[in-house]
Amino acid sequence: MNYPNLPKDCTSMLCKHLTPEVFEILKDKKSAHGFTLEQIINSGLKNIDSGIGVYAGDQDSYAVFGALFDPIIEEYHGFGEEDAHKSNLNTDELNAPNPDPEGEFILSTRIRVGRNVDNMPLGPALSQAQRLEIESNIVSGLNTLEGELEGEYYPLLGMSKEVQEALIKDHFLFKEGDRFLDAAGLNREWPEGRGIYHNNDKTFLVWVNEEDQLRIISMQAGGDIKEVFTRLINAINSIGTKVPFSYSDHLGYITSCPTNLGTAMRASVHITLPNLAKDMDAFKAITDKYHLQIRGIHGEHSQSEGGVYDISNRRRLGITEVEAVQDMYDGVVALITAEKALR
Ligand code: ADP
Ligand code: CIR
Repeated sequence: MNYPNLPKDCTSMLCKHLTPEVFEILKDKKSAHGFTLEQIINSGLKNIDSGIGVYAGDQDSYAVFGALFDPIIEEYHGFGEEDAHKSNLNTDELNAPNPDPEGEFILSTRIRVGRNVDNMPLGPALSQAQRLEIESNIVSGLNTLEGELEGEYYPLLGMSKEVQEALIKDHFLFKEGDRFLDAAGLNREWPEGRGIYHNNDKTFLVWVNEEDQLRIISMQAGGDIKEVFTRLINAINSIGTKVPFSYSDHLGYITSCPTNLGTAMRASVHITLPNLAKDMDAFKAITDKYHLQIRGIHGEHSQSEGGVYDISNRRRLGITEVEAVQDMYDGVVALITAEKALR
């Protein structure tokens, strides 16, 4: 492979950090599971509008291709090569009384973490047989969950289009055909090996073999962030006794996209802010101050509808789970205060 032709107007972290020097160092390297630079950068090259543009094929990719991943991780998370990740799953330490007890602003709250199975390649480098083995092991573990976490697994293979589309529209299921994941190799042999587990109320859900091998999700209507967090932590602890998660002292939980490393946690609210939406500079000043990301109503790469936004923590690595949710909570309190002032 020769140094790629990166368009001048490309703003992704790939285009910024894949200098000719870095390319020369990495171009012939291979990770433990045989992942190459060409595979790591394919998503960002095929999708020049990417924000990041790279995916790892295994935990070792982060070490072997550190000359590219390290500056991206540093820029996204503010986390340096000498830093160590830290975890805190103690729900008592989260200070988050419902910021909207009247239910005027927050439609729903969702917190998810990504997890991958230890000693396996990540999704972009999985073989078909490995993907099926992972699905089978995860589902066996999920089927032992009890109480509020008890539920059923619904494989994507054989699911009717109507059921699939309703689950996507209602924000429970991942979408199909994402072009960023496609070019990363994450949609190979679709839909086999993928599926969703959920409890009866759909307040606890697990995505299997999407961008990560597990996405563990807790969600419900309204703004009781602590209740959502507590359910999630119970689920993570229970699943962790059945499925060994891939973890490194430096990078925390290992995920295929470097933005998700560390806690691998995205805590979000769907929130209606019609007045702030008319002044995006003021809106963004608050979200920047509290390290928040603004997404649209159908998740990443979607648009807002009717003044409703998906607001979540942006940082995930080098901060604890409690701090990640606290980032989101403190920012949401500030957004609601600003919205009220504009009424
Ligand atoms: P992820 O959160 O796993 O990174 P997405 O941004 O694609 O991925 O979001 C996945 C789904 O979760 C989307 O349908 C999105 O609308 C939904 N979602 C995210 N946050 C909330 C929330 N607070 N309430 C309801 N649905 C949500
Ligand atoms: C991009 O670079 O825009 C996509 N590859 C998504 C990056 C961050 N999102 C993610 O991990 N879900």
